[in-house]
Amino acid sequence: LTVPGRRRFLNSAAVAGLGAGLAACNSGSQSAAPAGAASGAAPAASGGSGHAGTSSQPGLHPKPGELDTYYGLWSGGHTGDVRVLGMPSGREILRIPCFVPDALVGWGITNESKKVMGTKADGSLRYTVGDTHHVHASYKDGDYDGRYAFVNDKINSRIARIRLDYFVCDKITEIPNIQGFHGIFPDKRDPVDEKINYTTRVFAGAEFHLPLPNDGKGMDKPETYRALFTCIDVETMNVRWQALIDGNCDLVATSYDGKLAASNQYNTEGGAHFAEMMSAERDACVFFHIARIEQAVKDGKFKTYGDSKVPVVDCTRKSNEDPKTALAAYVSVPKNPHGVNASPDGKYFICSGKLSPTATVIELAKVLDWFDGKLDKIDKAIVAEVELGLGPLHTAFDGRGNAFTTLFLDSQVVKWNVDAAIKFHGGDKTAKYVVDRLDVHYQPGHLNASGSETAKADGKWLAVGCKFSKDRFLPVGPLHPENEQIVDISGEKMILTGDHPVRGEPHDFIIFKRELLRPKQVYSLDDFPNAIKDPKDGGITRNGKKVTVKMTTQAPAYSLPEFTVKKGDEVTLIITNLDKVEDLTHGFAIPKFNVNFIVNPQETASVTFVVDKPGVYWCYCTHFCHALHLEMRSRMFVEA
Ligand code: RUQ
Repeated sequence: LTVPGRRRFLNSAAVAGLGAGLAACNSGSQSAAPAGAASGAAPAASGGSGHAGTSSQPGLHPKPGELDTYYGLWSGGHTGDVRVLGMPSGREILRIPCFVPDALVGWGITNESKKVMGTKADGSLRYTVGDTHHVHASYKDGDYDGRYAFVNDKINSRIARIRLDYFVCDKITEIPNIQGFHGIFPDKRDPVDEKINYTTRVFAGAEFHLPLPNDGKGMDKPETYRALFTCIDVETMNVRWQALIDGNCDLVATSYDGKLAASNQYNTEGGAHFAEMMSAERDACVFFHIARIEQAVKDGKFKTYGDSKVPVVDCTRKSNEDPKTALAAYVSVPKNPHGVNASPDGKYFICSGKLSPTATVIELAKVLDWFDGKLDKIDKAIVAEVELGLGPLHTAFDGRGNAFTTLFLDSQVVKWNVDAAIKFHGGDKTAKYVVDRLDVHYQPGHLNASGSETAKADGKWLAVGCKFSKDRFLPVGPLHPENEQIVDISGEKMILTGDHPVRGEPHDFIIFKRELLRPKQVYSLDDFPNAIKDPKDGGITRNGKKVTVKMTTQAPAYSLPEFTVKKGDEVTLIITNLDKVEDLTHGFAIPKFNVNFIVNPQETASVTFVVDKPGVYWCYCTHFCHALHLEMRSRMFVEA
């Protein structure tokens, strides 16, 4: 059900915020019968088609003891983590800390996690804030293979890799020469070697252009700032190469044949202020010819900037006018596009207009034709540019030829048929491409459907990340949760089946069948070189002021009931959890020294800290483990 008054308020507030840059949606926009929506420059409260209702699909509300049928991997926004949701219930199962310290697992406290996060010379964390937006997973044969997920940190231009067997972040790379690392997407197969049918690279787009190198010179000349597109190796997590471009990069998509990657560009103007950024009527989607770029790197046709050794190839417009040798091509897209998504049939990339009410459908075979010299103008790769409604952002797919696009300003999801849109654009004005519209609550950003970004899109469930929740939940003061809505897309009409409050600010997510993962719930002692395999191997060793304390845990006891150190010592504490039982995690906390971390079954973790205050310190288990959990303690004696 919708609240017309509130919708009107939200729409006009959002439109006013965008000012004059908003292109009006003209009468060409199709409405879905019966209720039309989203026409006219001043969007009226739409009747929409708010089919809130009951889904006939099983699994939406699992009964106690039942499991969800899909995993969802959600980015966490400012909390710098990745969240794991069960879908379609929307229940949050886990948070995987990446870029920001986390008190539950001791992320940023243990030596192992600090090594992944990166430290300064004094051993403290290099960064303590993050901003994750986009989570994507590694592919094999066009579907997820359960090896890795990747997530970006927009603030500090970092990319994290997550092992999907243990659901932990095991590697973080800081990308040189860029700021505002936003879009991210793994490749789906190798651009050259046919046999490699899985992910070996991840691509990263940079939104904010910079002086190159960014060393304090040329700061007052924004017209000379540049943005780069980056390729990272999945196994080493080293940066393989970067590409200098005109304009900026926003979101990223890759083709199913491995040959192309692309990024939508909302600031081809290279503006430093928003009025300049939205001055041009058309921006672009820049396509990269991966095999040619890698050949150029091999041939030594690159530069480097500042201290970075990363090869940077030239993908600017003026150096890439000859299609036969071009490394990149710029397809024109209306006004400040946002989002680029690959259709599961492998044929199209779809860019939304954001400040234009349109979606642009680009045919990939035609882009390759241009690179082969068989298409005279790159813009002829555009096979549809159709109106959808106001503020189109991201697109998901059902695998049956339909696309679902969020309309930020209209607070709707529009379902449209891609083939019909192509026919309509080709001149058949009877082709009805809009299939359905659904009101969502409110102002949706990303949406994604089950398997949408794989060749196995199954058209069952759609999640919509609504940036505003307004009146949908009990009021909790000024900070509102966001509203993740669940939609049944198995039928012709979309059915809104649930609202879920989520802590800000998730941005993007993927949803896939649970069978694609093979998680391990107990570590292997051999995963850790410093594991203490037998309680007898524990104890204290001293080397000057450096003291190593090794102990094991087995519920309800630590192998050292007490240990003694001296004031001024640098203590490294290594703990192996010898419990083998699933779910038997222990914690270890020491008052007054900022020590608190967990050790999962068969895991080893360590912390290093300086003891500067003499006295008795009760170390205790923070993670409920046993009927004698409260008795699970040790004492640290610090001698004066
Ligand atoms: S984009 S603001 Cu995913 Cu729509 Cu980050």
